[in-house]
Amino acid sequence: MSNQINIGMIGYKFMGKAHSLAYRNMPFYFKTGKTPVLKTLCGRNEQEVKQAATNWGFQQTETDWKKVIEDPEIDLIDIVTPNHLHAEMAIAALEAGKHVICEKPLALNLEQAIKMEEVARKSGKIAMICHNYRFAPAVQYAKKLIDEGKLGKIRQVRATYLQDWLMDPEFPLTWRLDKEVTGTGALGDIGAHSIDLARFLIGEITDVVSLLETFIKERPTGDMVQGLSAKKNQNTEMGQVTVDDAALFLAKFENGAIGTFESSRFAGGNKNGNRFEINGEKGSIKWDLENMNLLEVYFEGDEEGLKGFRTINCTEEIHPYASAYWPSGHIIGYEHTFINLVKDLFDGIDNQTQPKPDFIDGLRNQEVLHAVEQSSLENSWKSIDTVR
Ligand code: SOE
Repeated sequence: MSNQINIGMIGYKFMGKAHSLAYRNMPFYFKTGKTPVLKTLCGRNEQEVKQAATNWGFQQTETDWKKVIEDPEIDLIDIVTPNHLHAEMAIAALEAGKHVICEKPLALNLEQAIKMEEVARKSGKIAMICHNYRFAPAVQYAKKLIDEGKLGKIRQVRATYLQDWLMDPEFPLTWRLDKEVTGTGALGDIGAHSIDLARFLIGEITDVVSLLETFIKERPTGDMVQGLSAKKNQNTEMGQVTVDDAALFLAKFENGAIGTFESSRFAGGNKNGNRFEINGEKGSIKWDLENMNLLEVYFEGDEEGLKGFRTINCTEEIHPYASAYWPSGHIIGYEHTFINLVKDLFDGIDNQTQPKPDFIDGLRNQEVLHAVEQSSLENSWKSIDTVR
């Protein structure tokens, strides 16, 4: 039995780069029973895929994703394509006996997510969804504090994910703005991360009421493939934006907590502002991705006169994953959240135990996304129909 896991990656843009770096660097920091091998990189544009494969260290390239899935040498399929391709690729890979990791959101819509989770469950293979922000040591430590009861009963969460890359009305109509390719806009692209963090830290959401807004209704039709860095072009033809630019929703949790969620791509000055504050009966915690090593904590039981938020630098041995990196006080970055996730993925493959977040987490997330969308359309509270 080989101790290598041959990876077939489908897609090669932003997340392809982040995942490839994580596979290359994980063995540098962690000892796992299986070693990642960058075997095949797949994408439609042969020249671009070959360049990316050379840059990242893949052994070969392919332009037909079905051939990657059919390749008996491939053990793990990593799906880093736009959302409308996730379901077909993940289902084919699982049915071909491959392990799968899929970028978020799991699917284009709830119907696809239900099918993906069912196939994953029946396959007996490892199937993970890449909600990487759970793997920041400070977020993992926040979960430890909550689970140990340090905050007491959780009452409120306020989660925001604020970016500003779409404020220019000339920014072309990329795939993240086309409902048929992406499903939803800010909601599923970045709001999904906030939903995952809230589920991870607090528990299941039962009801939502929402407001989705599209500020700029049409944009120049640009190079749809360029994702976040689409270039303006001379093409003056305009296309319809069919997804939300900003999504706001209120949430009720199974454990009685309540929450406010806000995701926007028009929050000028915010670049990757994934943040939360959680308030319990005994204290609060705050985290900001843009200062991702720091966790701000407040405890009601602190001595009078000394009460207030204090900042913990989650880079010490006691902080999850931190000991693999550098001595206390030496900070890690965005890419290390992917490395930590890949470490859990490879432990799961080695031990044949499903690491989280898995496709059930992806389905739960999609159920919330669906309810938020429906609430906005119907202008009413929506209960989360938990499918399984
Ligand atoms: C763009 O909004 C994006 O790249 C998201 O798609 C990612 O999931 C997030 O981690 C960073 O921002």
